This record gives sequence, structure tokens and C-alpha cells, in this order.
Amino acid sequence: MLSGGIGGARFISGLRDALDGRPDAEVTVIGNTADDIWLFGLRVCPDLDTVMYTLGGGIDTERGWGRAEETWHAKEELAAYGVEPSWFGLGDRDIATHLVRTQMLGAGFPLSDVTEALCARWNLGVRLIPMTDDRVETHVVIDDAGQPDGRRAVHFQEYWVRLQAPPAHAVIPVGAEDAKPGPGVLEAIADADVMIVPPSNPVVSIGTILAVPGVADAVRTTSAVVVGVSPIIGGSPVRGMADRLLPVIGVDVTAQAVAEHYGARSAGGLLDGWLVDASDDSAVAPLVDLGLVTRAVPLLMSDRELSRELAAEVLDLADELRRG
Ligand code: FO1
Repeated sequence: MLSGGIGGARFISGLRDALDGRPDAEVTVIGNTADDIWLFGLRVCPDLDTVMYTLGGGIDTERGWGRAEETWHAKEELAAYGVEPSWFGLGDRDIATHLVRTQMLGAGFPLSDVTEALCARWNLGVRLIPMTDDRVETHVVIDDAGQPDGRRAVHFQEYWVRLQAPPAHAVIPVGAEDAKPGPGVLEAIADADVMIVPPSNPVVSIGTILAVPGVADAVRTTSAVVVGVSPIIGGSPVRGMADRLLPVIGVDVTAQAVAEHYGARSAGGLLDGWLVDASDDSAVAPLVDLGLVTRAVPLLMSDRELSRELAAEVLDLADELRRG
């Protein structure tokens, strides 16, 4: 699987439940690291941590990110010193994760080793690996009347958390073109039986993973069947800012347009199968015409059971595709 943050994490949790009783099944999750940010000298990896905390039972389920039973004393102390940024909240428990990560990185361990070490505490039941050990950071170009050309690029977290997703002109995964896939990334894709593209953001989660040279080609050429789940239901993202960012890359905010953007593998694209929400069943026929086996099923993962049912649908479609 490829994965961003909350949507990906909920899907993986459902997948783990759907695979209960199948001890032969091994799941590898390739996590997006382009949301990562250095703050107060600490390396913060929101998507890796969201997956780790969600599967490990340590997530704050209301927010969908950060630790359960969190306290915010360090944040309050930093604010009392007047230190910026004050718009990004690092909780006290969460900071421990960033301290361990940053200490290990400082000692020379690559992010992939650090992630493995952090995950050892949480017993995820899946293997979580970063898309790359190299630094990649999504920057978003927005309007800024104070600049000579009227524009400015900001870090993705500033775009999303501080500015609340204003209109954007471009999304740039800075560093992606020089990044190498993390250890195990290409092998996991090549050796898989089933490859899943969950309902994560196609631009700043899945798009940035695919921007690492070699990853998209590995998906195109894997002998696995590749099944994706639409992150768009009835013209809106289930959560997040995909509606703001899809138009920036010229893609309409519909389940059909996202599938066309990924493309059918039979036509040089990335997907063999695609799930749209039951309410988007009008997208099925046009996508089948494009060579994509498409089904309309309930996509909302409002609770653990619905996440399991969605994952079971993905596995069912994958089985059908594998049988040819
Ligand atoms: N999201 C917010 O809306 N506000 C925050 O202050 C915030 C802090 C934060 C700290 C650690 C972490 O792992 C995630 C955090 N997030 C916060 C979520 C994050 O900004 C995004 O939702 C993801 O990067 C998108 O996948």
C-alpha cells in the first residue's frame, strides 16, 4: 500500500481487520514523507506518525493526528517565550517521538531505520516504511501581494494548518526528483500480489510518493494487481484539501477524474481496479470503457467496521482481478 495520513491510516486499520485469520498475509505500507517538517530542531513526520499511532492504538481519534491523552505544556512554554511557529501544535507525548527520531537521525541512522525502531514499540501488525530516506518537502505556491511577482511558496504545513488551504497556483515536492526510494520500497511493489492505492490525497500524499523516481514505474510494471479507492465522494473530499489541490494539477474533483488521472495500467497508467462510492455509480461505465474494472460500494470509513468492509471490498476486487 501507499499511504498518506488519516485516510490511509483508517484504511490500513480496516485492512488489518479484514486480514484477521490470514496469518500468511503480509502488509507493507509505503508512507508519504513530503508533509514532514523540521520544527524547533525536531524532525516531525506527520503521515508516518499518523499511521503508527493509529495502528498502534495511540492516536487521538477525534483529531485523527497526534497522541491520545495529550497535554500541551511544551507548546504553552514555547508560546510564553514568544517562539514561532505557534500555529503548529506539538503535544508533549508526541514530542517524545520527535526527540527519539531526531536523536537517531543525528546519530546517523536513516529515516527508514528510525521508523522501524519507533514502530517496534507500537506492534502495528504491518511493516511501515518511508517512501524515501532523503529530504522531500511539499511547498505550495500561493498569492502574496507583498512579493514582486505577487506569489510566494510556503511549506505544505503552513499552507494547510496556518493558512487553511487558500487558492494555490502550484504544488512542488521539493527534492523529490533527486530522492531515492527508501530501502524496500521498490521490492515491496515488485513482490506484491496486491497493491492498494487508498483514499489518500492524490496530490500531496499519493502524488508525492509517485514523484520519487522509480516508484511510479514500479507500480506500472508490478505483477501485482493494483486497486485504488476514490478519495472523492460526490464531488468532495471525505476530509482534507484535495478539492483545493486537484484543480492545481488540472484534475476535476470527481471520483472519475481522479481515476483518469492515475490511469488504467492497460493504457500505461497505474490502476487495474477502482472503487467509487455507491453514490458515484454513474462513473462506473465510463471508467470500464477506459479499461478500469470499477465497482461502486460504500466508501465512508466512519467507524472501524465500515473500514473493514471497505478493505474487504478491495480484497474481493483484487481477487477477481487476479483470477483474470
Ligand atoms: N494539524 C492541524 O490542523 N494543526 C496542528 O497543529 C497539527 C499539528 C500536528 C503535529 C503532529 C502531527 O503528526 C500532525 C499534526 N497535524 C496538525 C496534522 C497534519 O498537519 C496534517 O493533517 C497532515 O500532514 C496531512 O496528512
